[in-house]
This record gives sequence, structure tokens and C-alpha cells, in this order.
Amino acid sequence: VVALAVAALTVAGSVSVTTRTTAQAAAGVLAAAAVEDEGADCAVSGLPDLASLPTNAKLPDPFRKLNGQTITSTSDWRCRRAEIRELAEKFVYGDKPAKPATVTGTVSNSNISVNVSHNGRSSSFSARVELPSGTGPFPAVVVVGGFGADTATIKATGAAVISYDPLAVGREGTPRNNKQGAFYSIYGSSSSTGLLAAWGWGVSRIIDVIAQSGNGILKADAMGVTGCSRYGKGAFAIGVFDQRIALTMPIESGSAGVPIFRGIPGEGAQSLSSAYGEQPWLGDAFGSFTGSPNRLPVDTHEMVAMVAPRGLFIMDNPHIANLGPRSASVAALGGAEVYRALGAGDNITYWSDVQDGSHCANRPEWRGPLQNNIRKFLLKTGNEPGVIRISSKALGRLADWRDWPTPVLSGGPTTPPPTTPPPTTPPPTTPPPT
Ligand code: MCU
Repeated sequence: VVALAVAALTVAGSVSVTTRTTAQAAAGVLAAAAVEDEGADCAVSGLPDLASLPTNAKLPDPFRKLNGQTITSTSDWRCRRAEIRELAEKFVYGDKPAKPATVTGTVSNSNISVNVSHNGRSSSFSARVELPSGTGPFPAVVVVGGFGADTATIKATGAAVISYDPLAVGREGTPRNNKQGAFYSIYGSSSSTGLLAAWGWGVSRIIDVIAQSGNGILKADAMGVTGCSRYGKGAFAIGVFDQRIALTMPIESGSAGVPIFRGIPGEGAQSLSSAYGEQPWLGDAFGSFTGSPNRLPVDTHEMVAMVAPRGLFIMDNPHIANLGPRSASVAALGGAEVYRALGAGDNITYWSDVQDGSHCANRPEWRGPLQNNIRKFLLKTGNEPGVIRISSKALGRLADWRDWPTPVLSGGPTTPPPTTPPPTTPPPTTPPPT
């Protein structure tokens, strides 16, 4: 039966699901927030202690609050999201501090400079700018670490490219007790915050500077971010933690990126202890979970959900199990339930149906969706619905990983009841063991 299913899926090539909603226009155009953290004023209480965490082989319920109640309206999401943020900071990434006391800088046609001071310490960094042709001000895509989505396509579509060197903000190759870079010059080399959150802090300060510059050249309300591999982990965390980012586009991010932590061991992806130990990407607190992800009170489907209702375009490579593409598809499907509950099911795309198996290849399959996403979320000239297009080579099944329903939320755009994967989908290959 499994062999037949695999054959059927191979013929189909991929599983395609569109999740069009009538409320797309509102959710799409107004998706990005004016502030970095819309839930900053939410009073989060009841955060668990490490010692009291239960073991749960299933993905935590994104709709269930710390007090045990399930949210009932779309307006409840803002402060539920704040809880998820606190959990993600406490147990996964480390704290990402809010805007420092002083942020100054300049934006030119070729460069952005950032100067930060806080509590008597200061640091600075800069990023290179490449403008598209035409007349500004332009939307912009931050390309993390020099490779991400195809920069020629980004510029041809009408957005600027900001080349961001994350290593200037959080260096790799340092021990956890002596972290270095512009972030750690401010918050201390023994900060327990990992590089991914530090990289996110750096991009948030770039957005601060663009906003303060008066948006003459670049538009702070039309920002995207992309990166591949370790910089895909970065692009994901950057978008998760700044709600001003309208479009988040991680590529082949692997362990510590999009894939659900709970799925990584069973899939044979880069182990959690390897990812934790290779670089201080995740926060120091994650060290308690490398051998027991089932104790995490949060998983990456909820990081996906933190991006909602903003644009999210996850690109993945189904040919390399080390990248955890099956676990990444589960994160996307789980997070997409929150998108749908918020009436923004059209704003998420997951795409792993690609031919070329090489890591971080420039792929023709992604060109169209990349342009569509830039037009929709940055230029605001398009309205293509998102698509879940999972390669049959790495198909995860959300049903194997969740024991919670998706509520119908009152008070905002609502969507038809969730149907992912669709009823017509043949049974997939053996799911990763829990
Ligand atoms: C997939 O991202 C990483 C991976 O986690 C590391 O183990 C490996 O060393 O580097 C990958 C990467 O960033 O490749 C460019």
C-alpha cells in the first residue's frame, strides 16, 4: 500500500493546496505592522519553568493560552502571540531586546549605516544597498549573508536589495560564553541570546533607521527578508521577531530554522545537538532540549504562526534529508492553520517541489512565486494566493503531529474549515516516528 501511494505521489510530483480566502485583500495589504512587536503591552503570565515542562510528543496547540483556555476571536491572537514569543525567547532563541535607547544612522542610494547606544555602550554596523531601476522610494528585501532569493529577480521585480552581513552583528565561531559582534557589544559577550535573535535585532535596527530617515529612498513599511541555509535560519528568525517585515522568505534553513524540532530526529536531519553545538545560533537555553525536543513548550509551527498574517514564502529542498524538509513541511502546515484561522490562509506559501538537488541553488521553480510574493506584499500590486506545494519526496503529515483542532475564530476574517492535507491526497510515505 505504501509503495502504491509513493508511486501515485511520484506521478503527481507534489501536493498542491491553495487556500484562497475572501478576506485576502485586507489581510494581504495590511499584513505588516507599524511596530516591531504589536504585543509588547500584553501582560504575559504563567510562563513555565524548565523543571515543570511536561513531555508532549505532539506539537503544542498554538491556539491554547498559558492559562489553558483556547482563544475564541481573532483579536485574541495578538496576546496569544505574545505568549508564544516569550516561550520562543525563553526556551529557543534567547531574548531579543526591544529598540535600544538611541538608534541613529543614514540611508543613501548605496548604503545604510546604523549606530546604536544603550546603557553606556555603543556599536555600529552598516549594510550595502542596491536600488532597482525606476523612481523611489522602493520596497526592499534584506538578503542575509550574501545569498538568498535571486537578487536579480528581486531587483527586476522592483524592490531594492539590502545586503546584510549578520556576522558583524553576531559573529560565528565564538564560544557561547564569549559571543561577539555589534549586538554583544551592547548586551554583553555572555548574553544567553543566540546569533539568530541577534541577527534579527540588527535588521530591526536597520528598519528603525529607514523609518527615521523619512522613507525617502527605501520604505520601512515594505520590507522583506531572505537567506539560505544558516542565513535561512536567520531570515526566518528575523521575520518571526519583527512584525514590520511584510515578507519573510527563508530558503533551505534546516535544523534551527523552519523544521519542527520534534521531527528532526526521526527524519534524520542535522541533529539538534549538532545544530546547537556547531554555532551559537540558538539561545543557550536550548541546550536543555537537544536530547528531548518533546519537552519544548513551543515548536517552529508556532514561529510560522508568529509571522501570520504577514507574507511568508518558505522555500525548501526535498532532496537533502539533512535539511529536514519533511519536518519543515509540517511546520508550514501547522503554522498555516493559524493563518487560516486568522483569515490569511492566502498569505503563506511553502514550496519544496523543485528539481535541482544542490543546496542553495538558484531555482527556476521559485522565480514566479518570488515575483508574486514581492508584488503582493512589497509593491502591493499583486494578489496571487499562496500555495502549499510539498514535494512527494519529503511530505510531512500534520495529522500525525497534532492533537488539537483549529478553532473558528470570531471577530475577523474567517475561512472555511481547515482541510490540509486535502481529502484527495493519497496516504503519504511513513511519517517520522515520534
Ligand atoms: C543548513 O544550514 C547549515 C547547516 O545547519 C550546517 O550544519 C552547515 O555547516 O552549514 C549549513 C549552511 O549554512 O550552508 C551554507
